[in-house]
Amino acid sequence: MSQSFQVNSDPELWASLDMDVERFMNVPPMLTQAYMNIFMSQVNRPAVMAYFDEMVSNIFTGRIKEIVGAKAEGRPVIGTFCVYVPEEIIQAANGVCIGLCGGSQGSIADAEKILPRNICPMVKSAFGFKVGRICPFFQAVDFVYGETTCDAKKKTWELLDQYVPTHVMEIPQMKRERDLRLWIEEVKDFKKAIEEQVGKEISEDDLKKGIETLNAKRKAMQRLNRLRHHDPSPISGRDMLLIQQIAFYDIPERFTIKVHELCDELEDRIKLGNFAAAKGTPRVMVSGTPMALPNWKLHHIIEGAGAVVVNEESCIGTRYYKDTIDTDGLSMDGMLQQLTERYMKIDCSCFTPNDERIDQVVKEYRDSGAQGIIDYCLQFCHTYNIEAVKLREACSREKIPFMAIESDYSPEDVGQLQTRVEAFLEQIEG
Ligand code: BJ8
Repeated sequence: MSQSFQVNSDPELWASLDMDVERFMNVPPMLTQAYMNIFMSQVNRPAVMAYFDEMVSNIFTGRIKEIVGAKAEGRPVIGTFCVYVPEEIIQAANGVCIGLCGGSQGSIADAEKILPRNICPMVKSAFGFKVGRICPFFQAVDFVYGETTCDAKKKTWELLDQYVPTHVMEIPQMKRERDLRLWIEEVKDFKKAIEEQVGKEISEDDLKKGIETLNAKRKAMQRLNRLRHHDPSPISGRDMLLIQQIAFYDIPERFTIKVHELCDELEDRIKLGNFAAAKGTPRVMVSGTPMALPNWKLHHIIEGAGAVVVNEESCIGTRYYKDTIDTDGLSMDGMLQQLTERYMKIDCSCFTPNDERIDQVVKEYRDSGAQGIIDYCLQFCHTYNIEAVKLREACSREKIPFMAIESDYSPEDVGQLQTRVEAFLEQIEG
Protein backbone atom coordinates (compact mmCIF):
# COMPACT_ATOMS: atom_id res chain seq x y z
CA MET A 1 0.00 0.00 0.00
CA SER A 2 1.27 3.47 -0.88
CA GLN A 3 2.28 5.49 2.14
CA SER A 4 1.52 8.79 0.43
CA PHE A 5 -1.62 10.35 1.73
CA GLN A 6 -3.11 13.82 1.67
CA VAL A 7 -6.34 15.40 2.78
CA ASN A 8 -7.35 17.51 -0.20
CA SER A 9 -8.29 21.21 -0.26
CA ASP A 10 -10.72 23.20 -2.39
CA PRO A 11 -10.87 26.85 -1.27
CA GLU A 12 -13.31 27.80 -4.02
CA LEU A 13 -15.78 25.13 -2.94
CA TRP A 14 -15.44 26.21 0.68
CA ALA A 15 -15.94 29.88 -0.21
CA SER A 16 -19.15 28.93 -2.02
CA LEU A 17 -20.35 27.44 1.27
CA ASP A 18 -19.58 30.64 3.19
CA MET A 19 -16.80 29.06 5.21
CA ASP A 20 -14.00 30.87 6.99
CA VAL A 21 -11.62 29.71 4.25
CA GLU A 22 -8.49 31.36 5.58
CA ARG A 23 -8.81 29.55 8.87
CA PHE A 24 -9.94 26.28 7.39
CA MET A 25 -6.90 26.12 5.08
CA ASN A 26 -4.87 24.90 8.09
CA VAL A 27 -7.15 21.93 8.73
CA PRO A 28 -6.28 19.56 5.82
CA PRO A 29 -2.51 19.65 6.53
CA MET A 30 -3.14 18.99 10.23
CA LEU A 31 -5.51 16.11 9.47
CA THR A 32 -3.01 14.74 6.93
CA GLN A 33 -0.32 14.71 9.59
CA ALA A 34 -2.52 12.99 12.19
CA TYR A 35 -3.73 10.43 9.65
CA MET A 36 -0.20 9.64 8.51
CA ASN A 37 0.85 9.06 12.13
CA ILE A 38 -2.11 7.01 13.22
CA PHE A 39 -3.22 5.10 10.11
CA MET A 40 -0.56 5.11 7.41
CA SER A 41 2.12 4.08 9.92
CA GLN A 42 0.39 0.69 10.26
CA VAL A 43 1.90 -2.17 8.29
CA ASN A 44 0.08 -4.88 6.35
CA ARG A 45 -3.32 -3.17 6.16
CA PRO A 46 -6.03 -4.79 4.02
CA ALA A 47 -5.91 -3.49 0.41
CA VAL A 48 -9.57 -2.35 0.54
CA MET A 49 -8.60 0.17 3.24
CA ALA A 50 -7.41 2.28 0.27
CA TYR A 51 -11.08 3.15 -0.32
CA PHE A 52 -11.55 4.38 3.24
CA ASP A 53 -8.26 6.32 3.05
CA GLU A 54 -9.63 8.00 -0.05
CA MET A 55 -12.85 8.86 1.80
CA VAL A 56 -10.67 10.75 4.30
CA SER A 57 -8.58 12.33 1.51
CA ASN A 58 -11.76 13.67 -0.04
CA ILE A 59 -13.63 14.40 3.17
CA PHE A 60 -13.59 18.19 2.59
CA THR A 61 -13.68 18.10 -1.22
CA GLY A 62 -15.05 15.17 -3.26
CA ARG A 63 -17.65 14.12 -0.71
CA ILE A 64 -18.75 17.73 -0.22
CA LYS A 65 -19.15 18.14 -3.98
CA GLU A 66 -21.37 15.05 -4.02
CA ILE A 67 -23.52 16.56 -1.28
CA VAL A 68 -23.73 19.92 -3.05
CA GLY A 69 -24.70 17.99 -6.20
CA ALA A 70 -27.46 16.16 -4.32
CA LYS A 71 -28.81 19.51 -3.11
CA ALA A 72 -28.79 20.85 -6.66
CA GLU A 73 -31.02 17.90 -7.61
CA GLY A 74 -33.49 19.00 -4.94
CA ARG A 75 -32.59 16.28 -2.46
CA PRO A 76 -32.72 17.33 1.21
CA VAL A 77 -29.44 17.23 3.15
CA ILE A 78 -30.00 16.70 6.85
CA GLY A 79 -27.45 16.82 9.64
CA THR A 80 -27.88 14.66 12.75
CA PHE A 81 -26.09 14.15 16.06
CA CYS A 82 -27.57 10.93 17.33
CA VAL A 83 -28.28 7.43 16.07
CA TYR A 84 -31.85 7.86 17.31
CA VAL A 85 -32.74 10.07 14.34
CA PRO A 86 -34.30 7.57 11.87
CA GLU A 87 -32.03 7.54 8.86
CA GLU A 88 -34.37 5.11 7.05
CA ILE A 89 -36.93 7.90 6.65
CA ILE A 90 -34.34 10.30 5.23
CA GLN A 91 -33.26 7.57 2.82
CA ALA A 92 -36.89 6.90 1.88
CA ALA A 93 -37.23 10.56 0.87
CA ASN A 94 -34.09 10.25 -1.27
CA GLY A 95 -32.35 12.56 1.19
CA VAL A 96 -28.77 12.67 2.42
CA CYS A 97 -28.10 12.05 6.11
CA ILE A 98 -24.85 13.33 7.55
CA GLY A 99 -23.61 12.75 11.11
CA LEU A 100 -22.34 16.06 12.43
CA CYS A 101 -20.99 15.09 15.85
CA GLY A 102 -17.71 16.85 16.51
CA GLY A 103 -14.57 14.93 17.41
CA SER A 104 -12.02 17.71 17.10
CA GLN A 105 -10.28 19.93 19.61
CA GLY A 106 -9.90 22.58 16.88
CA SER A 107 -13.45 23.96 17.21
CA ILE A 108 -13.78 23.87 21.01
CA ALA A 109 -12.47 27.42 21.54
CA ASP A 110 -15.11 28.76 19.12
CA ALA A 111 -17.82 27.03 21.13
CA GLU A 112 -16.48 28.20 24.47
CA LYS A 113 -16.94 31.82 23.42
CA ILE A 114 -20.66 31.10 23.79
CA LEU A 115 -21.27 27.82 25.63
CA PRO A 116 -20.16 27.03 29.17
CA ARG A 117 -16.81 25.24 29.27
CA ASN A 118 -17.92 22.39 31.51
CA ILE A 119 -20.04 20.47 29.00
CA CYS A 120 -19.32 17.51 26.76
CA PRO A 121 -16.55 18.09 24.17
CA MET A 122 -18.61 16.39 21.45
CA VAL A 123 -21.35 19.00 21.77
CA LYS A 124 -18.87 21.87 22.01
CA SER A 125 -16.89 20.62 19.03
CA ALA A 126 -19.99 20.35 16.82
CA PHE A 127 -21.35 23.74 17.91
CA GLY A 128 -17.91 25.33 17.41
CA PHE A 129 -17.74 24.00 13.85
CA LYS A 130 -20.91 25.85 13.00
CA VAL A 131 -20.26 29.15 14.77
CA GLY A 132 -16.68 29.25 13.42
CA ARG A 133 -17.87 28.27 9.90
CA ILE A 134 -15.12 25.65 9.79
CA CYS A 135 -16.97 22.50 8.74
CA PRO A 136 -18.07 22.09 5.11
CA PHE A 137 -20.64 19.43 6.09
CA PHE A 138 -22.29 21.81 8.54
CA GLN A 139 -22.28 24.54 5.89
CA ALA A 140 -23.84 22.22 3.32
CA VAL A 141 -26.82 20.89 5.28
CA ASP A 142 -30.33 22.31 4.73
CA PHE A 143 -31.23 21.82 8.36
CA VAL A 144 -30.30 19.72 11.36
CA TYR A 145 -32.22 17.36 13.58
CA GLY A 146 -31.23 17.33 17.22
CA GLU A 147 -32.74 15.30 20.04
CA THR A 148 -33.38 15.44 23.74
CA THR A 149 -31.02 12.68 24.81
CA CYS A 150 -28.83 14.67 27.20
CA ASP A 151 -28.99 18.13 28.75
CA ALA A 152 -25.93 19.43 26.92
CA LYS A 153 -27.42 18.57 23.58
CA LYS A 154 -31.00 19.65 24.10
CA LYS A 155 -30.08 23.09 25.43
CA THR A 156 -27.41 23.62 22.76
CA TRP A 157 -30.01 23.08 20.02
CA GLU A 158 -31.82 26.24 21.16
CA LEU A 159 -28.63 28.20 20.46
CA LEU A 160 -27.69 26.29 17.33
CA ASP A 161 -31.03 27.27 15.83
CA GLN A 162 -29.70 30.83 15.59
CA TYR A 163 -27.12 29.60 13.05
CA VAL A 164 -28.88 26.80 11.16
CA PRO A 165 -32.53 25.67 11.21
CA THR A 166 -32.60 23.14 14.07
CA HIS A 167 -35.47 20.75 14.70
CA VAL A 168 -35.62 18.62 17.82
CA MET A 169 -37.05 15.12 18.33
CA GLU A 170 -38.15 14.24 21.82
CA ILE A 171 -36.50 10.95 22.78
CA PRO A 172 -38.21 9.27 25.71
CA GLN A 173 -35.98 8.50 28.68
CA MET A 174 -37.77 5.32 29.75
CA LYS A 175 -38.95 2.29 27.80
CA ARG A 176 -42.51 1.73 28.97
CA GLU A 177 -45.57 1.29 26.72
CA ARG A 178 -46.42 5.00 27.00
CA ASP A 179 -42.84 5.95 26.06
CA LEU A 180 -43.11 3.83 22.94
CA ARG A 181 -46.33 5.68 22.04
CA LEU A 182 -44.58 9.03 22.43
CA TRP A 183 -41.70 7.84 20.26
CA ILE A 184 -44.02 6.63 17.48
CA GLU A 185 -45.62 10.08 17.40
CA GLU A 186 -42.18 11.68 17.18
CA VAL A 187 -41.20 9.36 14.33
CA LYS A 188 -44.41 10.22 12.46
CA ASP A 189 -43.79 13.96 12.96
CA PHE A 190 -40.26 13.47 11.69
CA LYS A 191 -41.58 11.74 8.57
CA LYS A 192 -44.06 14.57 7.99
CA ALA A 193 -41.33 17.21 8.36
CA ILE A 194 -39.12 15.44 5.82
CA GLU A 195 -42.07 15.08 3.42
CA GLU A 196 -42.78 18.80 3.70
CA GLN A 197 -39.17 19.54 2.90
CA VAL A 198 -39.21 17.45 -0.30
CA GLY A 199 -42.80 18.36 -1.17
CA LYS A 200 -43.76 14.72 -1.65
CA GLU A 201 -45.25 11.99 0.47
CA ILE A 202 -43.09 9.00 1.33
CA SER A 203 -44.84 5.94 -0.12
CA GLU A 204 -44.90 2.45 1.38
CA ASP A 205 -42.49 1.38 -1.32
CA ASP A 206 -40.13 4.30 -0.60
CA LEU A 207 -40.03 3.43 3.10
CA LYS A 208 -39.48 -0.25 2.39
CA LYS A 209 -36.55 0.63 0.12
CA GLY A 210 -35.14 3.07 2.66
CA ILE A 211 -35.29 0.40 5.36
CA GLU A 212 -33.75 -2.21 3.09
CA THR A 213 -30.85 0.09 2.21
CA LEU A 214 -30.09 0.74 5.86
CA ASN A 215 -30.61 -2.92 6.79
CA ALA A 216 -28.06 -3.88 4.14
CA LYS A 217 -25.59 -1.34 5.50
CA ARG A 218 -26.04 -2.48 9.09
CA LYS A 219 -25.76 -6.16 8.11
CA ALA A 220 -22.51 -5.46 6.24
CA MET A 221 -21.14 -3.84 9.38
CA GLN A 222 -22.29 -6.78 11.49
CA ARG A 223 -20.44 -9.11 9.12
CA LEU A 224 -17.31 -6.98 9.33
CA ASN A 225 -17.44 -6.83 13.11
CA ARG A 226 -17.85 -10.62 13.35
CA LEU A 227 -14.79 -11.13 11.13
CA ARG A 228 -12.70 -8.73 13.14
CA HIS A 229 -13.52 -10.79 16.25
CA HIS A 230 -11.37 -13.59 14.84
CA ASP A 231 -8.39 -14.33 17.06
CA PRO A 232 -5.91 -13.14 15.86
CA SER A 233 -7.71 -10.14 14.44
CA PRO A 234 -7.40 -9.60 10.67
CA ILE A 235 -7.83 -5.82 10.96
CA SER A 236 -6.72 -3.22 13.47
CA GLY A 237 -9.08 -1.47 15.86
CA ARG A 238 -8.01 1.88 14.41
CA ASP A 239 -9.11 0.85 10.92
CA MET A 240 -12.37 -0.52 12.31
CA LEU A 241 -13.08 2.70 14.18
CA LEU A 242 -12.37 4.70 11.04
CA ILE A 243 -14.80 2.64 8.96
CA GLN A 244 -17.50 3.06 11.60
CA GLN A 245 -16.91 6.83 11.54
CA ILE A 246 -17.06 6.98 7.74
CA ALA A 247 -20.44 5.20 7.94
CA PHE A 248 -21.84 8.55 9.05
CA TYR A 249 -20.92 10.52 5.93
CA ASP A 250 -20.55 8.08 3.03
CA ILE A 251 -23.29 7.14 0.56
CA PRO A 252 -24.96 4.07 2.18
CA GLU A 253 -25.12 1.88 -0.94
CA ARG A 254 -21.49 2.54 -1.90
CA PHE A 255 -20.32 2.09 1.66
CA THR A 256 -22.11 -1.27 1.92
CA ILE A 257 -20.42 -2.59 -1.23
CA LYS A 258 -16.99 -1.54 0.05
CA VAL A 259 -17.57 -3.08 3.49
CA HIS A 260 -18.48 -6.40 1.83
CA GLU A 261 -15.36 -6.18 -0.36
CA LEU A 262 -13.33 -5.68 2.79
CA CYS A 263 -15.08 -8.63 4.45
CA ASP A 264 -14.22 -10.84 1.46
CA GLU A 265 -10.60 -9.77 1.77
CA LEU A 266 -10.59 -10.40 5.53
CA GLU A 267 -11.98 -13.90 4.99
CA ASP A 268 -9.08 -14.59 2.62
CA ARG A 269 -6.61 -13.13 5.08
CA ILE A 270 -7.95 -15.37 7.83
CA LYS A 271 -7.60 -18.42 5.59
CA LEU A 272 -4.03 -17.43 4.74
CA GLY A 273 -3.16 -16.65 8.36
CA ASN A 274 -2.45 -13.01 7.48
CA PHE A 275 -3.40 -10.99 10.55
CA ALA A 276 -3.19 -7.40 11.75
CA ALA A 277 -2.06 -8.48 15.18
CA ALA A 278 0.16 -11.42 16.09
CA LYS A 279 -1.26 -14.35 18.05
CA GLY A 280 -1.19 -13.51 21.73
CA THR A 281 -1.66 -9.74 21.26
CA PRO A 282 -3.81 -8.48 24.17
CA ARG A 283 -7.41 -7.94 23.05
CA VAL A 284 -9.35 -4.98 24.39
CA MET A 285 -12.97 -4.01 23.97
CA VAL A 286 -13.97 -0.36 24.26
CA SER A 287 -17.43 0.62 25.54
CA GLY A 288 -19.12 3.93 26.23
CA THR A 289 -19.55 7.30 24.54
CA PRO A 290 -19.13 7.67 20.78
CA MET A 291 -15.83 8.68 19.17
CA ALA A 292 -16.66 11.11 16.39
CA LEU A 293 -14.17 11.70 13.61
CA PRO A 294 -11.27 12.59 14.08
CA ASN A 295 -11.26 11.34 17.66
CA TRP A 296 -8.77 8.48 17.39
CA LYS A 297 -7.02 9.23 20.66
CA LEU A 298 -7.87 6.17 22.77
CA HIS A 299 -7.48 3.59 19.99
CA HIS A 300 -4.11 5.10 19.10
CA ILE A 301 -3.01 4.85 22.73
CA ILE A 302 -4.27 1.26 23.19
CA GLU A 303 -2.79 -0.04 19.94
CA GLY A 304 0.36 2.04 20.44
CA ALA A 305 0.79 0.13 23.71
CA GLY A 306 0.82 -3.17 21.81
CA ALA A 307 -2.82 -4.31 22.14
CA VAL A 308 -5.59 -4.59 19.57
CA VAL A 309 -9.11 -3.16 19.95
CA VAL A 310 -11.61 -5.86 19.00
CA ASN A 311 -15.00 -4.21 19.57
CA GLU A 312 -16.64 -0.82 20.14
CA GLU A 313 -19.85 -0.91 22.19
CA SER A 314 -20.72 2.60 21.14
CA CYS A 315 -22.99 4.55 18.81
CA ILE A 316 -19.99 4.82 16.50
CA GLY A 317 -19.83 1.07 16.85
CA THR A 318 -22.29 -1.73 17.51
CA ARG A 319 -25.18 0.40 18.83
CA TYR A 320 -25.46 1.81 15.30
CA TYR A 321 -25.76 -1.50 13.50
CA LYS A 322 -26.64 -4.35 15.86
CA ASP A 323 -30.40 -4.17 15.07
CA THR A 324 -32.24 -4.17 11.73
CA ILE A 325 -35.91 -3.81 10.78
CA ASP A 326 -38.16 -6.55 9.43
CA THR A 327 -40.45 -5.19 6.66
CA ASP A 328 -41.92 -8.47 5.42
CA GLY A 329 -45.53 -8.05 4.33
CA LEU A 330 -45.97 -4.88 6.39
CA SER A 331 -48.07 -1.81 5.61
CA MET A 332 -46.82 1.73 6.24
CA ASP A 333 -48.09 1.64 9.83
CA GLY A 334 -46.58 -1.79 10.43
CA MET A 335 -43.19 -0.66 9.11
CA LEU A 336 -43.26 2.50 11.22
CA GLN A 337 -44.08 0.38 14.25
CA GLN A 338 -41.16 -1.96 13.53
CA LEU A 339 -38.88 0.98 12.92
CA THR A 340 -39.90 2.60 16.18
CA GLU A 341 -39.30 -0.61 18.11
CA ARG A 342 -35.90 -1.08 16.48
CA TYR A 343 -34.83 2.38 17.58
CA MET A 344 -36.06 1.79 21.11
CA LYS A 345 -33.54 -1.06 21.35
CA ILE A 346 -30.68 1.46 21.23
CA ASP A 347 -29.47 1.29 24.80
CA CYS A 348 -28.21 4.83 25.30
CA SER A 349 -27.37 5.73 28.87
CA CYS A 350 -29.92 8.56 28.71
CA PHE A 351 -32.52 5.84 29.46
CA THR A 352 -33.40 4.73 32.94
CA PRO A 353 -33.26 1.95 33.87
CA ASN A 354 -30.82 0.78 31.21
CA ASP A 355 -29.87 -2.72 32.29
CA GLU A 356 -30.10 -4.03 28.71
CA ARG A 357 -26.91 -2.11 28.01
CA ILE A 358 -25.05 -3.79 30.83
CA ASP A 359 -26.10 -7.21 29.49
CA GLN A 360 -25.19 -6.13 25.96
CA VAL A 361 -21.69 -5.03 27.00
CA VAL A 362 -21.06 -8.39 28.66
CA LYS A 363 -22.42 -10.21 25.59
CA GLU A 364 -20.20 -8.23 23.21
CA TYR A 365 -17.22 -8.85 25.46
CA ARG A 366 -17.78 -12.60 25.20
CA ASP A 367 -18.54 -12.51 21.43
CA SER A 368 -15.44 -10.48 20.63
CA GLY A 369 -12.99 -12.66 22.55
CA ALA A 370 -11.71 -9.58 24.38
CA GLN A 371 -9.66 -9.95 27.55
CA GLY A 372 -10.75 -6.72 29.18
CA ILE A 373 -13.01 -3.68 28.79
CA ILE A 374 -11.97 -0.04 28.75
CA ASP A 375 -15.05 2.09 29.30
CA TYR A 376 -14.65 5.47 27.62
CA CYS A 377 -16.57 8.45 28.86
CA LEU A 378 -16.36 11.90 27.36
CA GLN A 379 -15.79 14.53 30.01
CA PHE A 380 -19.00 15.86 31.58
CA CYS A 381 -21.18 13.09 30.13
CA HIS A 382 -22.99 12.36 33.38
CA THR A 383 -25.18 9.52 32.16
CA TYR A 384 -22.37 7.35 30.79
CA ASN A 385 -20.14 8.30 33.67
CA ILE A 386 -22.66 7.18 36.28
CA GLU A 387 -23.61 4.09 34.29
CA ALA A 388 -19.94 3.05 34.47
CA VAL A 389 -20.59 2.23 38.15
CA LYS A 390 -23.09 -0.49 37.19
CA LEU A 391 -20.83 -1.67 34.42
CA ARG A 392 -17.95 -2.00 36.86
CA GLU A 393 -20.15 -4.01 39.24
CA ALA A 394 -21.28 -6.32 36.43
CA CYS A 395 -17.69 -6.82 35.24
CA SER A 396 -16.56 -7.61 38.74
CA ARG A 397 -19.35 -10.22 39.06
CA GLU A 398 -18.39 -11.71 35.68
CA LYS A 399 -14.67 -11.50 36.47
CA ILE A 400 -14.02 -9.24 33.47
CA PRO A 401 -11.03 -6.90 33.79
CA PHE A 402 -12.46 -3.38 33.61
CA MET A 403 -11.13 0.14 33.58
CA ALA A 404 -13.15 3.35 33.25
CA ILE A 405 -11.58 6.45 31.80
CA GLU A 406 -12.88 9.96 31.31
CA SER A 407 -11.25 12.13 28.69
CA ASP A 408 -11.71 15.00 26.26
CA TYR A 409 -10.10 15.94 22.94
CA SER A 410 -7.08 17.78 24.31
CA PRO A 411 -3.65 16.14 24.17
CA GLU A 412 -3.03 17.01 27.82
CA ASP A 413 -3.97 13.67 29.37
CA VAL A 414 -2.28 11.46 26.75
CA GLY A 415 0.72 10.64 28.98
CA GLN A 416 -1.50 9.77 31.91
CA LEU A 417 -3.79 7.62 29.74
CA GLN A 418 -0.82 5.78 28.26
CA THR A 419 0.36 4.88 31.77
CA ARG A 420 -3.07 3.67 32.79
CA VAL A 421 -3.61 1.67 29.59
CA GLU A 422 -0.19 0.01 29.93
CA ALA A 423 -0.95 -0.97 33.52
CA PHE A 424 -4.32 -2.37 32.40
CA LEU A 425 -2.69 -4.42 29.64
CA GLU A 426 -0.23 -5.87 32.16
CA GLN A 427 -3.21 -6.84 34.28
CA ILE A 428 -5.03 -8.64 31.46
CA GLU A 429 -1.89 -10.34 30.20
CA GLY A 430 -0.88 -11.31 33.73
S1 BJ8 B 1 -28.00 7.29 21.42
S2 BJ8 B 1 -24.84 7.86 23.03
S3 BJ8 B 1 -25.54 9.15 19.77
S4 BJ8 B 1 -27.16 10.48 22.67
S5 BJ8 B 1 -21.37 11.89 25.15
S6 BJ8 B 1 -23.49 14.35 23.71
S7 BJ8 B 1 -24.90 11.77 25.76
S8 BJ8 B 1 -22.93 14.37 27.14
S9 BJ8 B 1 -23.58 11.08 22.31
FE1 BJ8 B 1 -25.20 9.76 21.95
FE2 BJ8 B 1 -27.53 9.35 20.76
FE3 BJ8 B 1 -27.03 8.32 23.16
FE4 BJ8 B 1 -25.81 7.37 21.06
FE5 BJ8 B 1 -24.52 13.98 25.63
FE6 BJ8 B 1 -22.95 12.17 26.70
FE7 BJ8 B 1 -21.89 14.05 25.22
FE8 BJ8 B 1 -23.40 12.15 24.15
